Amino acid sequence: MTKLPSLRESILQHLRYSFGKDPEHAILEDWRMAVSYAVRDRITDAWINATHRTYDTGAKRVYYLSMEFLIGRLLEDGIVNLELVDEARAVLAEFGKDYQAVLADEPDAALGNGGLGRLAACFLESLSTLGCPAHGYGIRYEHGLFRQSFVDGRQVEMPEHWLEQRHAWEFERPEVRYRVGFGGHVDTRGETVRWYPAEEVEAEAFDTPVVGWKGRWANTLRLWSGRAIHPFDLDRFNHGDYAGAAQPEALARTISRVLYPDDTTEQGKELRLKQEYFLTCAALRDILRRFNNQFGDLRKLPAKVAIQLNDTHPAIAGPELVRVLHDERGLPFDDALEIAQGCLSYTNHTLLPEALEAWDESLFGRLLPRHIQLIDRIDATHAARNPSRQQSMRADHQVKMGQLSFVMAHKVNGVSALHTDLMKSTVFSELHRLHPDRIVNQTNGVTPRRWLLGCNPRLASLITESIGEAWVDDLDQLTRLEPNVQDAAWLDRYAQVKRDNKVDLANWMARHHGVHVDPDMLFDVQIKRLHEYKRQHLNILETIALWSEIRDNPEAGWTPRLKLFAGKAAPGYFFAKDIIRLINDAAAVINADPVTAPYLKVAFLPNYNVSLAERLVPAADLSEQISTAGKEASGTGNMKFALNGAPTVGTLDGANVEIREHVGAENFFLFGMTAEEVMERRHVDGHAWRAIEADPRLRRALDLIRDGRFSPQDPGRYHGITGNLEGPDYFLVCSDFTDYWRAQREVDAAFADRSRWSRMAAWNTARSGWFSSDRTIRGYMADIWNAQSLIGA
Ligand code: CR6
Repeated sequence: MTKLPSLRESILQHLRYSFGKDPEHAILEDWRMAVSYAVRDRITDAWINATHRTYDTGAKRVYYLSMEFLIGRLLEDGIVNLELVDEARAVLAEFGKDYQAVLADEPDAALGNGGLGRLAACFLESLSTLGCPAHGYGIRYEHGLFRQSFVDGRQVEMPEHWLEQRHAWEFERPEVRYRVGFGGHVDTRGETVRWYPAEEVEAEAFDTPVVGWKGRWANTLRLWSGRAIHPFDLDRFNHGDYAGAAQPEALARTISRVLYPDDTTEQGKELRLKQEYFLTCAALRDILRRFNNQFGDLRKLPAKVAIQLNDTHPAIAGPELVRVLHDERGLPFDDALEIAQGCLSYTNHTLLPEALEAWDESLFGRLLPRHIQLIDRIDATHAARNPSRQQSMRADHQVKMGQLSFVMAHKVNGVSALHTDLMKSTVFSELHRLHPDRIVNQTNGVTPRRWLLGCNPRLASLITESIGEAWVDDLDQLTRLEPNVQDAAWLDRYAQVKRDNKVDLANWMARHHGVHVDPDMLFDVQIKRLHEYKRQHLNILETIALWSEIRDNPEAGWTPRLKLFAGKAAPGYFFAKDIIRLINDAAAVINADPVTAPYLKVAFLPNYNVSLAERLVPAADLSEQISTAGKEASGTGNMKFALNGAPTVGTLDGANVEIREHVGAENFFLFGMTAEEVMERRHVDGHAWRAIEADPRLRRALDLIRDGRFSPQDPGRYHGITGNLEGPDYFLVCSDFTDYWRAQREVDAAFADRSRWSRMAAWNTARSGWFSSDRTIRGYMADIWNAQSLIGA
């Protein structure tokens, strides 16, 4: 291995020889690219070494198949993990460049919708930190999640073009291409079955190295891009049909053109199914090629290959693997099935019925005619072995991807303790009865490198100064802060960190959004996708009720509060978009009220993404995790806030339950019905009306909205929302309102006592170590993959 020059030398060399600039003429982007290349060179060494190690040891490899990887910006990740922060900052300062501005110049890779995609990104980083040989497989979308702006308070979506700016991280692999077929017919001659697709595209690989802590290991994120097999139709060109000549390429590229902007409904769209098969087919070919080169004997596959299905999106991997092993490689069907099950495992991320994938069987059969036959055979085999089985993978003229994934997997996991229990008792109750050892829990986690060390350097320094730096890859060490939490002087420093972070955020909001806030207010933050189950409308109702109450009695000693929101709504989810508009409309009225101005401000920041989260999380005082119990599978934002010292106001839902257990009930503001109570309350006739009758504050807030107080030119604008809340109120906003109000007033009282509040916040930090994604990945390695770490091996 060649010895690399100093970081300074590397940067200047890249500036000159990769970008043809000298420091005098380099623009910000040149600097950002040169720094990125210098960092990438260092990552590349770790990466190639890790690959050699994996081959040399013959270790088992983990493959994480996911339609989403919400990786965000990568430069800071690389700099932080290679411990180059001070050096990079100094080099840039020497040339008069601002470190933060250089980092912020990088496009934010939004190849995911929300929690599921961000989880996949945290997992990749933890897999590298732990030295577990792994690949992420996904799609290289040309357009990630849309950009959001507000026009008159309404969400407007604009395309996102992250690839238009240069970025440094991917290595194109033109030599790694696989054909992916669709449609056509199946030819059966006795035991020999062949699928002849009607249409074929090529998947081309692009590799991004993902480096772990201290650069000890790096794994690969391999993203597939659609290409035409014969990109250019010369015949059509020669006949003057210039547009037609380029058509094959345009069509093939469509497959990796855009990310579907929804994580909570199943779209049933043909293109989406094509994307799912495109990813899965290319990934499996790649996995088998690598396996064949190294091991050959297909019966060893489960010993050497673990394939994790991130939700049902890549569930077609089950029948596809059986097809390759049985139809193409000639293994008996039962053996093919057993081998596939030995490799595959499946993570369920939601119990929402509208999000459980089910494909129309005629569409599915048309696109994947051999796979639907195999699914029926898998289903029949499973039914024959389990005679009491009632359900099927094929019901209501649909193919049920959850059922398929469960049957094809040797382990199925939920993402929090509560969610896993509910999986057993609801969606998968029958399959759980038949396979009682299959479902396991792996509570989600977040990487502390990005979500503390990177995004909150002040807190990270205080922690390192107090207990040393071992916490960075051993987050349980945070409990060693417990004696500090009892120490008033230390707590003052802890409080000062939060205060400085809030000042930074306040300045940034003033500069970029014209929102002026006092950093001494309580920063109350709800940032996540918009969804009725997440109940942003409960939050804005309480805000409106509070506003009315302050107006009634401005001198009552209110705790000044900033209500901050951010999040995108799926473009076709009109109710969620109305909630955004309502929050913006209410913000305009409330923020203009001189009576309440000292005590209440509301802001909805546009275009929520990973980078904005990194800005908001360190500055939050209070974390809003207020979903209807039983609906949020886990949540991961909740963990980021707790770790960064923002206590939660929340329901007993998802991982909130475990957060409360870890940080202590006295450091968590609990409210609302339990999942069980929710299920009962839904059956109570007129539950919403009863709740409204019983609470005049709720009554008044709803009246203000319905009577057009926030939309005077268009008083009926929010009748959809008020009608829903006063009527079916499926997510029980009204029923939980009164208790939410009570919890928020407890928050007010607690925050008014600053030292008490700092102590609560610090307990949250000190006891959040369990929510590291390193812990989660260790759990998958031990309980699901049977994979080993190669660091130190
Ligand atoms: N929307 C869950 O809703 C969970 C993540 C990651 C979600 C959320 O509670 O934390 O997955 N589910 O496990 C899906 O995307 C289907 C999410 O992000």
